Amino acid sequence: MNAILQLEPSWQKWIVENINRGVPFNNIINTLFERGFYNAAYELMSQQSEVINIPYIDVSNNSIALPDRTVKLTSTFYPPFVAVIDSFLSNKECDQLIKSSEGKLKNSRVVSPIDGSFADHDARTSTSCGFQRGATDLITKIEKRIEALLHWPEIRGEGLQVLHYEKGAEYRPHFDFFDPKHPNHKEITGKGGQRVGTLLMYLSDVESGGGTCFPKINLEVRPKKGTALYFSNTKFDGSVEPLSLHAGMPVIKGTKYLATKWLRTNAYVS
Ligand SMILES: O=C(O)CCC(=O)C(=O)O
Repeated sequence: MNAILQLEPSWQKWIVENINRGVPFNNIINTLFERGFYNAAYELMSQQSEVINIPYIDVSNNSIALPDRTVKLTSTFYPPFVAVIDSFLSNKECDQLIKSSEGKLKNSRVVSPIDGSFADHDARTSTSCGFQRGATDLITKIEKRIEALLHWPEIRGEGLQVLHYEKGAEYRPHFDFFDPKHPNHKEITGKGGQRVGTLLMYLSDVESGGGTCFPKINLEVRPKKGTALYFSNTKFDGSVEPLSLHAGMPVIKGTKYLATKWLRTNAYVS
């Protein structure tokens, strides 16, 4: 479907006039995103470079039919692009993922700002475990679902991480992108490039606390079992998006389980 032709005629005219006036494509795309015309923005982007270079969610309808499941788009936001997708995982799939993490959870680590290695840090007090891509039939199924949702090849994703937050555990405000100014940026991004987007999947309901908060845009998404939260870590031109700062808020009551998938610009080989 041609998303630009689906716009009101006045908007179609606005695009043509601005292109003819020599307005940079990025400004036009930004305005389309700001107005919520995400599909038209993605379409204009793809016309520029042939290949869309950030993950893309088709927002034309409120339900999205994925190969093995229909999911519901409940919220979108820009900038940065944020989408909340309900019923992304079934309750059974959530329980199975939690079960597969049993006995494997260790203190979560962060990328060290000193040497780029992974290290424990006070800012991240969850426990977690990682699974290689395709580690189990269920993970393969979920990775295919993510590929279809985001129009992003599965090979450009890191392995799934399952995180567990007990009462008081949190992940303080941070970015998922790798800082281009970091002295080891080249080594860190050597494997698969930048982390362009993040998909979080809530595996449990949490009685109190445990939301994912975006302090720069005053947004907090509360955990709901089976719901996925996608956000982009870079702008559509590939530069880092400071508004993507986010935090896993402390769990006040209950237990939070989450699965995280980080999407890279290139094939990721661990
Ligand atoms: O726990 C959350 O809600 C956020 C997790 C997170 O920020 C991450 O895994 O990068």
